[in-house]
Amino acid sequence: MVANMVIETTKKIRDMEIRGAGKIARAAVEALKNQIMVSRAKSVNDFIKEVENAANILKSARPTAVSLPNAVNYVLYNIKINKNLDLDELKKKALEACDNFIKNSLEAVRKIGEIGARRISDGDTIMTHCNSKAALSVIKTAFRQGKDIKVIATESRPRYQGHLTVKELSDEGIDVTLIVDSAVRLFMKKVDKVIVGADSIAANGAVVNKIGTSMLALAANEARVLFFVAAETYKFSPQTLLGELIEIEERDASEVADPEKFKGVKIRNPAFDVTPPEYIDLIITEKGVIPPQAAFFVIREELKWSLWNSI
Ligand code: RUB
Repeated sequence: MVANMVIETTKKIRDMEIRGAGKIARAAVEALKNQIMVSRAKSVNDFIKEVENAANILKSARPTAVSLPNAVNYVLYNIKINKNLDLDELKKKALEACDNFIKNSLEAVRKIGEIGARRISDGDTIMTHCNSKAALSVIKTAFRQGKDIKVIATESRPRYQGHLTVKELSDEGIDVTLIVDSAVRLFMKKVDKVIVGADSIAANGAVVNKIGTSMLALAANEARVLFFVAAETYKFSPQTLLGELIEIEERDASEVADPEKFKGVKIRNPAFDVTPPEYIDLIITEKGVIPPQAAFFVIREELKWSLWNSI
């Protein structure tokens, strides 16, 4: 039996009612928690099969954010290593794993804010793209520490997540300016640091984030502006260690323009792009700040459990 909440959450993630790599991960774990609570499985084996099935449905919701498979695999791993327990005890362990993931991932955003804010100076102008809780945690923490900062935020076509960002920052009292995506290079002269989030980070330190991120990185590189990525360690992709590529989601053309009005025209809508490690100065994680070239070590140290398939 698949819990209704699993079906509903999968739909909400796919439709972007729930969006942003961190929120997607927590929502998937909440849904898995519900699956575990409502399970009527009579044996450990049936229980594992049921949770695995729900996990696979959730994982299919969006392909790019590795936070999603990493989060549900963390719960599955904790179930697998405890499969010798009786069913009630196993469920208890599984629920504990869900709660731990959610608690730790929220704490990670706070920690990233604290660690990242040390890199922000009084008087800085910061550019950001899309709407990343991790990146905004750095900006808000620096502001709450009394640093006088200004933010330039891109609108982030086609879904305008930049509107969420400017609202969130101006509600906080931060001086924020909204620009169109194509104005990035023009404004880069006024910028001291760029801070963005990540959906996935490959073992070589390449960062996959909202489409247009690599354009900010190029412009920052040209203008010798520092480029920071704020990301929790569960956004690093263990599969890329084995040469697997991160899939770039392509969403419906109607998000860009009405295909009816442009008959005979191809419309493309990739949702993410890849920023090579050479364009990234630092990745700010909850465990500390690393150069992108150290991504491999994060995967080795923090995501050891992700090899659960081989257990
Ligand atoms: C969101 C996006 C965000 C990352 C990180 O894309 O690209 O920068 O997910 O966000 P979408 P966070 O709107 O398509 O989900 O730091 O909040 O996890």
